[in-house]
Amino acid sequence: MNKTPGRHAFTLIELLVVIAIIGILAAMLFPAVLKAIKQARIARCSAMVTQLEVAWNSYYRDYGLWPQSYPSDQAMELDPAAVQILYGASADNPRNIRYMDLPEAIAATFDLRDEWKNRYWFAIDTDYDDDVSAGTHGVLTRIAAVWSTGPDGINYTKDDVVSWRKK
Ligand SMILES: [Ca+2]
Ligand SMILES: [Ca+2]
Repeated sequence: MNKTPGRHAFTLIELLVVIAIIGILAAMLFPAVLKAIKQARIARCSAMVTQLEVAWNSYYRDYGLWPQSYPSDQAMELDPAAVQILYGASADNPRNIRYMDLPEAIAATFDLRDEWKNRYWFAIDTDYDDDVSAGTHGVLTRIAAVWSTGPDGINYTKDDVVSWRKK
């Protein structure tokens, strides 16, 4: 065999050991990376539900009443019609005030979704007694509440991302 002095060729065993070590390291890091990604999505979602609650509050500040189409004071899906109100593109926002910005693609359909592709939920104080009924989240002392069903996509579970401080 023609060996260069001082140089060492990797044997198959050595290569396998290196590959195994890389594999173990990757396996150790992978959950941490996934966790960091999940946490970043929750943070973005949290900022969004807060922004949506601020938007509803601003709407009420400007109009002094809630949209006539929402008489229930209960948890509702933030559907495209509701997004249109906040975007100033609805008869329920006659002064066409834009309470939130939307990416172009969403402004075309108003189909606003959370980080997990589900619609947001909201409750507004349409009976004007300074609280809202946010479904199983309970009665909250505020005039508007917004939440996301969170990573599991199921409403009223522990991972919901909410615009108020959880107890
Ligand atoms: Ca109420
Ligand atoms: Ca949930």
